[in-house]
Amino acid sequence: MTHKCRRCGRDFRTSTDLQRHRVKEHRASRGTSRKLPWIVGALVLLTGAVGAVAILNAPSASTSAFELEDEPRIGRDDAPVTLVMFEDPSCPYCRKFHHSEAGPSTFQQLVDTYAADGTLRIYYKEFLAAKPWGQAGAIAQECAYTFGNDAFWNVTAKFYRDAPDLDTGNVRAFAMRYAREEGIETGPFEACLADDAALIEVRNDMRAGEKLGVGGTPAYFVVASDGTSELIVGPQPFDTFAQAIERAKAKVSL
Ligand SMILES: [Ca+2]
Repeated sequence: MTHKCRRCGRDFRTSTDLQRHRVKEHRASRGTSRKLPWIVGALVLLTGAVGAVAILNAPSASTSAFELEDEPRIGRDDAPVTLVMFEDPSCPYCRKFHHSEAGPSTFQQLVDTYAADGTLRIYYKEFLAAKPWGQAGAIAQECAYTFGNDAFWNVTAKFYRDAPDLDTGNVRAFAMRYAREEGIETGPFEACLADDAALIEVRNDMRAGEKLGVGGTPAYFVVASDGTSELIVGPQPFDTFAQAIERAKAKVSL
């Protein structure tokens, strides 16, 4: 089995080699013009970990500011609205957004409603801000991603489902179980967990979030195609996201 780079098509013998290639060849080549207004950081500080909705109108930031190349995604490439999620697998409020015992979660509703009809493209980026096992969990998510976009989302859903039972002592065993359930070769997956490349990838995600003013999780940016964005902090209800998405969509049709 070979591991193909989704950006340049090169094949690599191991997932570790692919991770190293991605970090070295693609991450380093990103542009540097990713400044967002200082107001984002101020608003994050003001709203707190589980706060309100902040609206950004100007100056705008295009989606390039979010460093979304080769990141886990759901939805059509040409969707007019983009949702960028900064999350930590160990963050209880992230879990609340993703996991529900009663009916579909907010995340699932967004997928079923807005990604399904072509309105929304969703991206996931790591931002460690919760429990100590979060780092190992995030590394496992990044490693799962090297085996495919679906593997990433399936493993991510399992982390959020099982989060209350996880700790630094058992997170690796859970990750290995998830990998086996996804049909991932355990040898290359273990090698990825042990390699620095996945951790570098997690840190790159965090650095991108910090540049955007993210100071805690979960933080969600609803980005319109004109580059303006709304920041939603905390596991707000579906309607809050729906309203922000409709506002962003309306900007496209003006
Ligand atoms: Ca990432």
